[in-house]
Amino acid sequence: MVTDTLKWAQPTGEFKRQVSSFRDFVSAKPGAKFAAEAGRYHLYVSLACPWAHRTLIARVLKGLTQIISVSVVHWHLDQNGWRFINDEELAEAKKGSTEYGTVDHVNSFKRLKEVYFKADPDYSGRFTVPVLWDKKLETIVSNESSEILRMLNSEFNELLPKQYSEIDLYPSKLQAEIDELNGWVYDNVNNGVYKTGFATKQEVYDKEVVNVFKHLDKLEDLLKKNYTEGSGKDSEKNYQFLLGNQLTEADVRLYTTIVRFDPVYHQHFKCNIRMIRHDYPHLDKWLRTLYWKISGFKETTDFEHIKYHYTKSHIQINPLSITPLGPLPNILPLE
Ligand SMILES: N[C@@H](CCC(=O)N[C@@H](CS)C(=O)NCC(=O)O)C(=O)O
Repeated sequence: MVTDTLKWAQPTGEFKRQVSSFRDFVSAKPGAKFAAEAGRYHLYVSLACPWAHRTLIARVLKGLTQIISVSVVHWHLDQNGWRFINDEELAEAKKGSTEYGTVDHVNSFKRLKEVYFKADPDYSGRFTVPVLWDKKLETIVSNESSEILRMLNSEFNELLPKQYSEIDLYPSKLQAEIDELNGWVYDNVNNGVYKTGFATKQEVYDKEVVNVFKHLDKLEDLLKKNYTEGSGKDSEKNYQFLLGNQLTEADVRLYTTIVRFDPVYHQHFKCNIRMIRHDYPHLDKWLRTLYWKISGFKETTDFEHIKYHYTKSHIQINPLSITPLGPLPNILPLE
């Protein structure tokens, strides 16, 4: 059965991600159309999606959980796109037995596509998460995760206590380095695993999978250098991030791919030349540090949504929708 995902594939066998269409910005500037206000904005996310996951982490890191609300789609992506949970699932969730998503708290829609059509009845793109929704103007501000991440980082600071407004995931002194890193990490790692997994020709797969591991090797070298330099100078813990001693959006953007790597991309997207836990000690240590030690990472990572979504939605890759149990555990303990 040919599903939507295959329609993304080009005749060349390559996967091409569409460009996001809603590109407005929430702004701290007085009089802005999308002014930063508490309670005005809503995030539609999937817990499975690495792009949406970026925005959920930033929302916690920046202390925005009471300021920006969230609805979570069910992990299953079907021919009609993402959906919210139905009444039966809601009853189950209330009993505490399953949490496969939420209802749409703002618009009471059944499907994410209705959110897009409310914003633009002529919308003809894909119905992707994340979506940043403006409850006041009843429209979509943005469906581009990298830009939502930036908005959450800088535009709500006036509304936040100092401990959160001071957190800067895109500090001016590191912007050039962050941009440089993001550039190649996006293309070769974040999107690289998709280009590998959705390749529909052997030679395309062969090229992409090798490329992913070449860039994981590069990241491993970068972190190894940081850890070594850190331990040489003051204390090792000060140099545990991609750009040294400060957590930045580059870490957030890489985390959402690496935390999915062993549990899903390794087998489902056939990125199986090496594993993070066995073959990349520095990358694995960095991953475990973020997950176990830094608030915002573990609580936004849901391995059930992640594993079920990929293995039960991409039926062209896994026609029987059987979700592999391993690797166990999904992520290794800190020590
Ligand atoms: N450029 C977007 C990409 C988002 C994206 O591709 N999301 C996927 C989930 S991982 C999606 O919602 N796909 C649904 C579909 O294509 O039908 C971003 O970074 O925000």
